[in-house]
Parts: sequence; structure tokens; C-alpha cells
Amino acid sequence: LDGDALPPDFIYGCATSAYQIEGAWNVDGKTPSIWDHFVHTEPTKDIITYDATGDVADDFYHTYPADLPLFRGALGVGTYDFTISWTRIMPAGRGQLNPAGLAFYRDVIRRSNSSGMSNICTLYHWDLPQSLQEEYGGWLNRKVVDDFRGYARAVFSALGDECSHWVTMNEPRTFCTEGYGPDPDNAPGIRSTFKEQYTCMHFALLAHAAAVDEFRIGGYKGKIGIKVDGGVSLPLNPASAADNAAAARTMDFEVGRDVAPLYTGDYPASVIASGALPLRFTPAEQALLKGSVDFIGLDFYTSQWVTATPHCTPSSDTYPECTDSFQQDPVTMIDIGRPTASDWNFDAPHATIYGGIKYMAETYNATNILISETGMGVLNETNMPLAQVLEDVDRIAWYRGVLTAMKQALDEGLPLTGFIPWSCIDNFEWTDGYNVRFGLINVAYNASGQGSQQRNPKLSGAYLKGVLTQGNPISPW
Ligand code: GCO
Repeated sequence: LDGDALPPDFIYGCATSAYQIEGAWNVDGKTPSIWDHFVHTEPTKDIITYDATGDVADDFYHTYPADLPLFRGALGVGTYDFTISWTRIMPAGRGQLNPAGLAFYRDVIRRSNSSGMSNICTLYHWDLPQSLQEEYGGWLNRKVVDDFRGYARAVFSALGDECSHWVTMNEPRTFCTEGYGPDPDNAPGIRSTFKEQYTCMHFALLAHAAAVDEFRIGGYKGKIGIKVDGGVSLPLNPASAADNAAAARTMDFEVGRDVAPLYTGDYPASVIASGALPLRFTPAEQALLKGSVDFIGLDFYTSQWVTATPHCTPSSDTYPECTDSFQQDPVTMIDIGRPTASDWNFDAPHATIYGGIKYMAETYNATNILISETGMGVLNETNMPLAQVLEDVDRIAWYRGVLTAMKQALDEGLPLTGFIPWSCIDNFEWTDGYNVRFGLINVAYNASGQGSQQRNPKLSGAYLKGVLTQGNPISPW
């Protein structure tokens, strides 16, 4: 993937999300989102490492005029991928727009452009207005589809032509399975059965389709799509038909659940057959969903081996893991990866990235695939001396694998159109607070988010810049 191996319009960007970086959670007319509520309220606040919150985060709401040129300069990115906070722009959840919120995002776009970056703009990265949660239960109520449509319409009419790509939402699978279910650890943190996870996903998919409908009715420039996540499942024994079937079924449940409706208008056959779905799409909804993406963003970080032989009961939460118990035939999932000093599994980048691209192209005939997030979270960076933090050779090794996998995909003619590492900068990593770092740029704060906020580019950022913009070889060693 040296400079001239890239297709001329290959996108190289970096990503952040509103709640994870902006701070300024209650200023200039912004009202609370479900994440503001989650981190401030007992008992859910106790889930977050060291009681961290996104109240200040990277203070990006105030520091963006300096941060944007830094992203461009240190990382060489041609695109800045950011997300819009619903309650900053529309404090009541519907209706009136907040001029201060709008002015902020307009200026982020203007300054991205003047720094040499286009924008990928996301409507929703997990921060539903708390008022809608309280009024009707948020993602569990069909009313959210209309409110999301209204929010999308308002944002598009204000900013619609200013982003090269629009993303309706980030990872419906994760915000639904972590926000609901027997053991929720993300906002809104409603303890429930698995059924609520499916209900949330169902309305999230319909909300996505409604937003795309608005975008297309409005005839805006640019492309629209969605970002999905999931692990890539491979058969533990490739020669075993049963393991292959188990891996395919696991992909259906982990990834196909959100992706199949976008391409076929309906859920995967194995998910339908499981009887787990509380809701199905009407023919009109199917028509709206089918073809509702110009591109598909893959937020892929992990992979696992799957074997049909159940080594554990579906309720077991110990290694090796069983899949969610709503799968009819439990399978055993084994992480692919080497435990590192980071305490995160250092997953196999080839299985994850090449495997993810190939899966989307082969299973859904996807034509325009973005690696819209991947990265390496490091736990120990919080306690290391700065010089050691900045010489992040473990993260470089991860990205070297990612780039090699993308190069193979491109060489084979798979429809990969861009790469957006997560993240431009250290930020609030949800339940891990500030204790796990994904940034290509370090922020000088401790594990609870206290510190000088100084920005320090890591070596991994210079490495990516070199390979993707300066023709350096993928192999740095
Ligand atoms: C997600 C989100 C990001 C995370 C990143 C690292 O996948 O959870 O899109 O907000 O920070 O993925 O975990």
C-alpha cells in the first residue's frame, strides 16, 4: 500500500465522537443526553472506571481551532470524521434548533476545510436526548423513528451539502446490546431481556432508513451510509462443516442482524428462524431499508474462532465464551489474539480487516466499503512516562497488520474505498473512562481525565502519515 498503490480517491481520515471529546456538556443551550445522565446518576455512574465523565473530556468544544490543524499536520489525514451531538443542536429532542450548537459544527467544518480536510459527518453516536428517553423510552419506542427523521431533516437542511459523507448512526449493534439486556453497561443502561436489544435494533434500523430517505428527498450532495461493528468469526477447524456453519451463523447474529436489512430489506434467514425477533419489517419498511446505503462503514477491531462443539453453557461468561444465548444452537467462541501488556487482546488484524472486507463483499455484494474504525486500545499508557507513551510501537505493529490486510484486499480487487483509524486523539473510552487510550495523539490527563490537556502526537500517527501520504513502506522495521 505504498503511495501509488492507493486508488486516487482512497479516503484516509481519522475519527472521534461528540461525547468522547467535546466536553462542554451543559453550555450554550445544550441539554443532557442519555450518556450525560448515565455518568451522573447512581447506580450507573459506578460502572465507569474511576468515576470518569465526559463533562470536560478533551474540551474539544473550546480547543478545536488548534486541534483540527494538528490532526491534519501530525497525521496527514485528508478527512476528519466527527459526530454531531443531538442535544447540542436540538435541545428539546425535536423542534427548534439551537443556533450556538449549529454555529459550532459549522465552524468545525469550515476549519476542517481550511486545514485541508473534508468531513465525514455522523448524526448519531450514542447520545440520545435524555428527554426522549424519559418521555417514551427512547430506542424501545417507535416514536423515536419520527424524532430521528425530524432531527436528520433539520441537520441536513442546515449542513447537508457540507460533508462528503454522512453516517446516520454508529454501531446500532453495540448501543442496543450494551444499552439493554441482562447486563447493560452503556447508556441508557436498562436491565432487560434480550428482546429489548432486538427491539432497539429494529427501531434503530428504521430510524436509519428514515434519515436516508430524508437525505435522498432533499437531493443533497455526497454519500450516505452507516457504521456497523462486530467481530469476524472464523471456523476453528476449517475442514469441519459444522464449524463452518457455526461461524456463518455467528456472523449472521453478530453482523448480519444490522447489515442484511440494508441490502436485502430483511434480517438474515438464521436470525428469523431462531424465533428471537420480536418485530418484523412491513413491505413498505423493507422497501425503505433495502438499498439504504451508498457505502458501508466497518468498525472492526476483533475476530474469533468458532466451534460448533459447545464447551460451555449459554449463560457462562467465562473463557472460552459462548455466544449470546438467543442463538438457537450455542457455539463456543474463542478469541483470536495474543494478550498484551495493554490487557486488551491484540487481535489478528488480517482476520479482522481482510476477513471483514471479504465477508461484506461476498455475503452482501457490498460495493463501497470503508474501514471506518479500527485501532488499538492500550491500558498501560495511562501510567507510562510520556516518552514511552509516544513511542507506541505496539500500536504501529497493529496498524502495520491493518495496512497489509487492506493492501491484500485492494490487490484482489475488493471494493475498499477508505481507512479511518480510531482515533485522532485520546478520549473518553465509555466504561473505561480515560484508562484505555486509542489516540494517535496523546492527551496529557490521567486515568480520571485530570491534567494539562496538552496534545502530544504519538509515533503511530507519524507512521500512518508516512505510509498513506508520503509513499513510505508499510513495514517500518
Ligand atoms: C465503539 C465506538 C468508539 C469506541 C471505539 C473503541 O466502537 O465503541 O465507535 O466510540 O471508542 O470503538 O472502543
